[in-house]
Formats: sequence, C-alpha cells, structure tokens
Amino acid sequence: MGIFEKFKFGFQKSASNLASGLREIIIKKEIDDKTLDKIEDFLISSDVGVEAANDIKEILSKQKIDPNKEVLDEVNQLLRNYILLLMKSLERKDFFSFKNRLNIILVSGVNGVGKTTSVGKVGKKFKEGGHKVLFSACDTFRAAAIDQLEQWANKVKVEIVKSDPGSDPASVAFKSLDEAKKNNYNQVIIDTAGRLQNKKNLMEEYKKIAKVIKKFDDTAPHEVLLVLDATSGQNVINQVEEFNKIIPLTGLVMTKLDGTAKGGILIATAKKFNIPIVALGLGEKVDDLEIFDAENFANAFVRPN
Ligand SMILES: Nc1nc2c(ncn2[C@@H]2O[C@H](COP(=O)(O)OP(=O)(O)OP(=O)(O)O)[C@@H](O)[C@H]2O)c(=O)[nH]1
Ligand SMILES: [Mg+2]
Repeated sequence: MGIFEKFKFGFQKSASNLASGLREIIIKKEIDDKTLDKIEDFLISSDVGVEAANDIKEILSKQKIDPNKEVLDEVNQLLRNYILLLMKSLERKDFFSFKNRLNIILVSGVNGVGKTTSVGKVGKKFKEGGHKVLFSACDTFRAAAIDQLEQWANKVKVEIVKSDPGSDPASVAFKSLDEAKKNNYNQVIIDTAGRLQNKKNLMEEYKKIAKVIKKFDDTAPHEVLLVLDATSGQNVINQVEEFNKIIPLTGLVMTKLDGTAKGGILIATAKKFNIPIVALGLGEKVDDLEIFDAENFANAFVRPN
C-alpha cells in the first residue's frame, strides 16, 4: 500500500462520517445561514473544535458558490484547502533524518494513549533509515511495561536499556544515555509511564527525568513528543496545554485515528497549538505509523465516498 492509500485506509471512519454528514446537510443549490449553522455544529460534533469550525463557517459564508458546480464538491474543496493551509507548516519530516549528535527523544502522555507502541513504531522507522537506535525503559512502575518495550525492541531489532521494576526512572534514563554515548548510538527513545497531566507528583517525576537528561547534555532532550489518543476527544487539548507547560513539546503523535470517526481532533489541535505533528498512528501493527503529511491528511479526511 502506498502512503496515501494508508492515510485513506486509516481515516476511513472519519472520512465516511464527514462525507455522510455533509451530504445530509447540503441539500440545496446554495448555502443559506441555516445550512451554515448546521455545518458548523456538525464540524464541532466531529471534534474539529469551535475555532476551526468557526473559521470554516466564515470562509463558506464569504465564498460565492459557482452555480454550475455541485455545492458539495465546492464545500469539500474549501475544506481541503483550509486544512492544508492550517497544517502544512506543522509537518516535521526532518524528525527522521540524521543529526550530527546523539539525538535524545523523550516520549510522554497520559495512560494508555499508545506511547510504548509509538516508541516501537518510531524505532522501526529510524532503524529502516539506518540509524543506531536505543530504547530506554523508563516506565518502571510495572514489570509488564518493561516487558512490553522489550518485545518491541526485539520486534524492530534495536537494543534496550532497562532496570528492575520500581527503580527510579531518571536513573534508567541516565544509564541509557551513558550506554548510548559509549556505544555510538544516534537515537535514544525514552518511554515513560503514563501520567495524568493534573497529578502533581507524577509530573514532578517527569520533570526529574528531563533534568537528568539535561545534566547529561544541556541541549537535550532534543525532542519531547506527546502521544495523544484521537479517541479521547477534546481532552486532548488540555493534555497538550499541561504537558507543554512542564517541558515544551517539540512534536505530537496522534494515535488510534483508525479507530475513530472523530479524526477532526487533529484539526482542533493544529488550530489551537503551533506544535508540529510528527506522526499518526493508524493501527496497532508495527508499520501502522505514518509521517504526518498535510496534503495526504486533507485528501484522506475530506473525500466523497
Ligand atoms: N487501533 C490502534 N490502536 C493503537 C494505536 N496505537 C496504540 N494502540 C493500542 O493501544 C493500546 C495501548 O497502547 P500502549 O502503547 O501500551 O499505550 P501506552 O501509552 O504505552 O500505555 P501506558 O504505558 O499503560 O500508559 C494497545 O492495545 C495498542 O495496541 C493505533 O494507532 N491504533
Ligand atoms: Mg507504555
């Protein structure tokens, strides 16, 4: 499957939802105020967010619809253009390229969003690009969490640094960086425990991991990735806000887009924050991670079907 096909497949549910929703609303040859309101409400209910839905309504209200064209086609085209304009600058295709130093990536997020899975998938992409990759098992709360990362390390054939369950995550991070330096790794990906953004003690622990990384290299962590679950709706906005306050984020990974009709949350996030979108999780398997591409996203999300 080509990259666009993967986007199409992953966004199937969201695209069908959008297409059938708009088809139901746009029944006349023109767009009157009532139709505009309905479109806005529908977009909000699809998690596109109030701000973006409002922008889209404004654009539609100003647009002269060509009477020789299908209104629905015109609306789809405007939507696609809006998404592309909003999201193009948030691409981070350089994320997977070589850096002329050891690259240290900290991965964070609330419980169960897909952090460990994303570490595995991102590791595979680096590995395919010829990088020397090390996983760091800093979720030391549960033995199962360490095992899970180890399974991913085996699957994608990269090395892992781990410690006993219950040990200090910051010390595991330090041990990993030490190993990476000694053995010339060029990517270290640090998996952390899930933590709710409003749990003070857990956020303190997260800060401590970052502090230890900084002690090792004052320019690090070079990447701070927040993993978000597309099925958690508008909660995502608060998660980005709070994690970004603790350690400024350099990128987002949005997972489980394959499992929701509300992929519009990616648009809401893009509208609200100027934080790049590194990759999208479009399934549970190792290759179900796509580097974010605004055009592919716009075309996969808005399409007649
Ligand atoms: N459908 C789908 N499932 C996903 C995706 N990413 C992760 N998952 C699933 O989500 C579940 C949780 O994934 P994990 O990677 O363990 O999540 P985590 O954030 O590390 O969880 P904790 O460490 O417990 O906080 C697993 O069943 C994954 O297979 C995705 O893009 N699509
Ligand atoms: Mg995990």
